[in-house]
Amino acid sequence: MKFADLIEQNIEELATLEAINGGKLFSLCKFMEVPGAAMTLRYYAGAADKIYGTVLKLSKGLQGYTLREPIGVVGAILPWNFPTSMFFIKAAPALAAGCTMVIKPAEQTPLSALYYAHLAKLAGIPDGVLNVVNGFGETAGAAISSHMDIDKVSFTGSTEVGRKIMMAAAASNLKPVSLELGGKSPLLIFDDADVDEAAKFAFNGIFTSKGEICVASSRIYVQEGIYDKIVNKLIEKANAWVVGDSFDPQVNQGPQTNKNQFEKILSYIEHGKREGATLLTGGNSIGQKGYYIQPTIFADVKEDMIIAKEEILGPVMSLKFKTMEEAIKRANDTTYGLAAGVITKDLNVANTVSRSVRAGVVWINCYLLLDVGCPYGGYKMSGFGRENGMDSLNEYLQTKSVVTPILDSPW
Ligand code: TXE
Repeated sequence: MKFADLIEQNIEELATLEAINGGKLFSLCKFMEVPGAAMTLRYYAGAADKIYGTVLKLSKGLQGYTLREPIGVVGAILPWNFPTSMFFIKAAPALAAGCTMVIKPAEQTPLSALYYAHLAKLAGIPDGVLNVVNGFGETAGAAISSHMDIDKVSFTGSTEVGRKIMMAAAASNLKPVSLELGGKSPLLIFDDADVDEAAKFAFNGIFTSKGEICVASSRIYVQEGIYDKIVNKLIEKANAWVVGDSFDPQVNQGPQTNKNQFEKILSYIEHGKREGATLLTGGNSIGQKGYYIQPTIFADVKEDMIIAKEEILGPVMSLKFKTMEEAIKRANDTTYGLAAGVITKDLNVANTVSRSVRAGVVWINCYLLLDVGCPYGGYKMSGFGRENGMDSLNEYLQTKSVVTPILDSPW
């Protein structure tokens, strides 16, 4: 609770640091990501004294119960797209469960985590409980995943590195891992949707935070009857979208976090053009200096195109369309399964889609509404394990059964 208070007392400085860290909008950091950290801490602080086992029903003459114990030392390996949220989505439940931690931020965004370590000390968290080690993946990250004294690794990042972490865990002490590995999330918009609302969810679903969101609505499926209207709205919004300095309140999108990501996004855009997708708007970088990219929308994208299959993690959206059955089939035609959305007034369609799409979170008539109380995580190659909600505590706890005989039991 005190840690959360300290975050709120330093919000201006933390938001500034975070905007410098990864080029994020200062306003997004100040009003969403940093306050979200305090909210997450308070949620799990409230849960810390409500972790309990159960009384077991055992055979005749036995009595038993379970204890929920901390798993031990947790290694957390963080990505660069949400340095603050990812820090607390892992640290808050792990600390509440009674674990100690070694947290490795991404090498591209090392700043805010150091400030959080400082605040943790001021909050009275004892030395050695919450440790931050900056470093590169192949060295510091690999040391965590292969360490014999680390009891669990919680990772968010690429599928490729997730695989390496699992292998290192298997080759060392068989520590359990939880992996959140990104996605290629579909948003299905049906003919009966309100055009303005649907376009708003679709647009914000990918262009918020410069597309560097694991649950971004990067594949939009729009039913035929409403397709042209939605497309026109999206183009209109993209043309009005201001890209520039993260500290300027008029700006909607700052620079991409790092050069690699900037180049990766531009190369996907080139792939899209080469593979025959129709570029509706955007498609270029902006200016000579900095990693600024125009919000980019492709239409006529087919499932076998690289831009439809692979996570871009940038401001690039692809649009497709048709009937419900076809949309569900195509929405599931991906190796990922992190998030999905459906926009419709028909309750039956909303229910059918939300049960049929294989994804860890499905939004109905909204998109991107994550809440600390709502667990999310991957199906398929988006990984496994859940973050947020009470489910997340389970990632950092283990169950011990305690059994004793009742001598001369009449039962
Ligand atoms: O991620 P990496 P990168 C996806 C997204 C992005 C792509 C590449 O598609 O374009 O991944 O990003 C640490 N052992 N996501 O290359 O390499 C590394 O130091 C242990 C999706 O930056 O996976 C960093 O802390 N750790 C995503 C973290 O892994 C290792 C967010 C993530 O880096 C390591 C980020 C190793 N061998 C990228 N190698 C999401 N789910 O939101 C690297 N690391």
